[in-house]
Amino acid sequence: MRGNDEADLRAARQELRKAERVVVFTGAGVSAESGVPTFRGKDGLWKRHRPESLATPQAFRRDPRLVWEWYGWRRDLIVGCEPNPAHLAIAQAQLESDARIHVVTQNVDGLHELALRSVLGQGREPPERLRPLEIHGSIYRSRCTACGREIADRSVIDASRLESLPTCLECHGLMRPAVVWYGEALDSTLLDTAFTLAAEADICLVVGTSALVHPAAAIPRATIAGGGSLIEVNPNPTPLSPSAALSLLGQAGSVLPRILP
Ligand code: BV8
Ligand code: ZN
Repeated sequence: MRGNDEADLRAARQELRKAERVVVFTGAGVSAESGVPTFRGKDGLWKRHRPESLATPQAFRRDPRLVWEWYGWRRDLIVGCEPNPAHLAIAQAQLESDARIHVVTQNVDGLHELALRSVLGQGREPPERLRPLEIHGSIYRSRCTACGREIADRSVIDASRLESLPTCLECHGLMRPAVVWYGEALDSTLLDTAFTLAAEADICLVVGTSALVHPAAAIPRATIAGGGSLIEVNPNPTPLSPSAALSLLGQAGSVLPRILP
């Protein structure tokens, strides 16, 4: 079924209600309406910067100042963004369904976690089992290139000089963003968990991803291989669309509150 009419939305809502286990797999599009630029859209991040020049270990070795300048700019931008109705609908559904819904995200913006906290309220910690699997890491974590120590890090980055870049409190080594760059392996435990959850899921709800980046893009396909089905939410078709039982052509912020919880 294609398109985004009322019948499709109703079908999606029914399927999601019926499903025993759901994985919500998200990409940059779920955060677009929060003001976080996507990667490959018309105003995409890669438009202003080539990925090869910024999101690779080689680029960081060659010019750590430039790479930190980009991540510092992104962190400053993202820290001012709020979860949008799509993040909130997912968080609400997770809390109401008590762990039958898991989130696997390619995003490093922390907005799924923020949505959980906002729905829980009173500064309560989200239970571990509901927290999103951030398979590409987090822009709010940094790792030492010398000793590997990883810390939560929301600091404002001064990338004006090499000497002002963040260094490790333990060994004074240069810190780097704790995100997965191109050519780097993803955390194998996180990736295995994501594939297992997807393989066991009755439905993988795929929201806001161009499904071009691997191995992440293979995760929704594990649901199909496991006998489950895909529901896709994206204003544009993607390589996953032909395999989707339902492809809802729309913005996450307007579609998700109509199909969840
Ligand atoms: C690796 C973190 C090997 C950093 C990112 C096959 C198998 C394995 C690897 C490869 C392979 N083929 C190619 C590769 C190499 C490469 C790759 O996939 N390249 C692609 C570009 C072809 N993969 C890798 O390098 C990976 N590592 O393979 O290592 C290895 C193995 C063992 C040992 C050593 C090495 C690592 C990839 C991770 C790269 N890091 N990010 C950072 O964020 O700075 S990827 C980056 O792209 C982001 O994480 C982003 O999330 C991700 C995917 O992009 P999307 O999220 O989909 O965003 P995009 O802009 O593309 O699309 C947005 C979508 O939203 C669009 O469809 C749009 O229509 C839609 N949309 C817009 N508005 C809305 C909306 N939808 C809903 N509502 C809206 N309002
Ligand atoms: Zn160190």
